[in-house]
Amino acid sequence: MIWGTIFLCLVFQAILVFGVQDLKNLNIWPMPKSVEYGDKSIFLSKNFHLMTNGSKYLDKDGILKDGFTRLLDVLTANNVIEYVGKVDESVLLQGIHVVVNSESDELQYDIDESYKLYIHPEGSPIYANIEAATVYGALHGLQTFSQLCHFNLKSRKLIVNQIPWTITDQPRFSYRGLLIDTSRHYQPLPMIKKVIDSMAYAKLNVLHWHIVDKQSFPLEIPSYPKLWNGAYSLTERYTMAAAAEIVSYAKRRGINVLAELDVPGHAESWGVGYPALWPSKNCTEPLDVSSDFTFKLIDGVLSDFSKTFKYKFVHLGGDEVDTSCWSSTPRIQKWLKQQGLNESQAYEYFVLKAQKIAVSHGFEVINWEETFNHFGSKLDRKTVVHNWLGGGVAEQVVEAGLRCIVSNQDKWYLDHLDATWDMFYMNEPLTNITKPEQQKLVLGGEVCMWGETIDGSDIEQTIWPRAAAAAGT
Ligand code: CP6
Repeated sequence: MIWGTIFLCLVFQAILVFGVQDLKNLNIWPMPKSVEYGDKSIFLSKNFHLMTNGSKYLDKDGILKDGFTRLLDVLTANNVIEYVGKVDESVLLQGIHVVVNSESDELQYDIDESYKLYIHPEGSPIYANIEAATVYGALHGLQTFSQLCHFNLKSRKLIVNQIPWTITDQPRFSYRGLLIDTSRHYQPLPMIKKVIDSMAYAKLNVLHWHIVDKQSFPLEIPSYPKLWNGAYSLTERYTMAAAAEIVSYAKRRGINVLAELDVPGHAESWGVGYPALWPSKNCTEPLDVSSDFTFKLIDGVLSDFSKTFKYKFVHLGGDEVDTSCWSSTPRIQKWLKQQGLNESQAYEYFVLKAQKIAVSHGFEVINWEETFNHFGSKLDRKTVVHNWLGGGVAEQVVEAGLRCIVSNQDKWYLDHLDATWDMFYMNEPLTNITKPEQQKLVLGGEVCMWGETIDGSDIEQTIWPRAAAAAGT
């Protein structure tokens, strides 16, 4: 009896000691899939460098090299690695040896982002090692490495503690998104780039760019050059070349850009340049469902999108459509009668027609959940349904065999300032989805930074740190 009690006490003590130690010492976020560590330390060499011997990947565009430069920028932001006097270089960490197995730098949905990072103190010279299938997995490895480095105050040197490290990592979800909204408030290009930079720290991999909405149309569309007449001002606009620059900037950091064209609602600004898109002067939303011009224009926009936005998905919105504008416009009411459609069927007609156009340009389509809630069985079978209402639609979507993305507005809407970081952390995308084949249909999650109440002066501090809490789920 007494031995049993002592044994139990020891077990509890062990759990307490090791458990607390784990929490106290592992400052990696998001936490990798598997982490092992020891209790030794090593200082970084002042010639800390990148080595890529053995990679099939040639880094012709310098994606890895630039990633390494950014790592050095982070490590040395406030501290120099400069040693005075005689230093035994053979016991310092010389650099990172990265081996990438795929030759391709293609970034797309569901590429392999896994990596292995290990720092073992044996041998000389000593390197940290990253092995990854793709260069984008390697970038994640560099990001994790940066979090293992500390500035040792006593020695004034950069140090990695707790070696040997053996970390293997792989994302739980292929889609890890952040929405930005450049219609309600324009965001200058440098600010979008800063947001992309920060996403990479949290290993988020999709920038959902809600480019246009009812308030403004800031993007240049070469096929329909008057569309960006709906911008707030001449300076609050993006050329298509600037959009391509964003796509390229994001790609170099392993981040896909998902462009959204929200139709048929949320589109009032389109009519500034092309008033024919409006049902009437005093009823300007949703887009005119009865006119061929509407779909011809959508075709042109998506054709232009397909040249710049290389992610295989496009987001076609479909949320919050107030169809009363259609039936209260005599011309459109007449058309509805001729076609034998009521308002709700006309909404379905519009969304499905837009889907077909997107598919003809090589896209797979993401739609907000109202489309599924109204006519889920009619949606293109490849549709991804984007949850945002609070009702837990994801379960029904995967039950219907469609894919989904989770953004539950109660928990993952960054514009809700009363949603605290712990609520972000607790939003589990697989809630009530237990069958493995249905779990696979949940592509991932997305936090949403709607733009009504933020601009360039406060977007960063509104996104972070809560978006990181979501990235850690
Ligand atoms: N804009 C667009 C929005 C929202 C949606 N679509 C929105 C609605 C309600 C809340 C937050 C955002 N501002 N185009 C819904 C997906 Cl609470």
